[in-house]
Amino acid sequence: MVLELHAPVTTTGGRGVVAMVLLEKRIPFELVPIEWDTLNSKEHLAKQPFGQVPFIDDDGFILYESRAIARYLEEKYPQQGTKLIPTELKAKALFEQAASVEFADYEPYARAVYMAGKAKRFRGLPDDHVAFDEAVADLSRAIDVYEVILGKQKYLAGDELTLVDLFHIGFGATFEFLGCDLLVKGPNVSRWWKDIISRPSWISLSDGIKSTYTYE
Ligand SMILES: N[C@@H](CCC(=O)N[C@@H](CS)C(=O)NCC(=O)O)C(=O)O
Repeated sequence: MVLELHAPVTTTGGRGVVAMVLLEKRIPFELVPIEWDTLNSKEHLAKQPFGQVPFIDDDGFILYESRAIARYLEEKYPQQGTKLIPTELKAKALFEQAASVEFADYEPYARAVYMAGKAKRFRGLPDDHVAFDEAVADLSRAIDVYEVILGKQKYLAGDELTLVDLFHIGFGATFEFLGCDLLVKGPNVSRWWKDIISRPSWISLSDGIKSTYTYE
């Protein structure tokens, strides 16, 4: 059975990174589209008990949490497509360091920027400039450190692309639209960010995830 990615058709958030990893690893998959208003249904909660997306169904094996899915895919197909987790001891330790930083020092603030900006842009709610500006200021602390790190190396875990770089795609891809320029401001961060968003895997997702992906 071809691997199923259960997610809405659009590509931001956790579903964007999982689709990008599937393409980087050249893993055939099928999108099973999910409607946003079904996330709290009994059927969905049986697969993703937190009522979120995405999850995968790999021949009956259900897995949710985009970072866990990405790691599973890399470990299942280490020799296929782009290598996304280093195996050498110290390189792997630096990867884990960058992964912890992404989850602890970037993700919560990136999510806050997204939530404040989304309320503003998509939901017709009154502009909450205060919440948005505060979220951007909080996020800029991590981005300032990234600017220094990326002045010394090509990617966040070293000179090779890893999953950590791709973990930034979900919220990051929405920032410019939401009016947050943090990823295109500093020279090192913007060089890195352009590298990520110009990968063929991301470009092919920019109109949304297609229903099936196969490879030559
Ligand atoms: N930590 C989860 C977060 C996933 C997440 O935030 N999903 C959003 C869409 S991108 C969602 O399901 N939102 C609906 C909700 O939380 O009610 C992951 O990485 O898979």
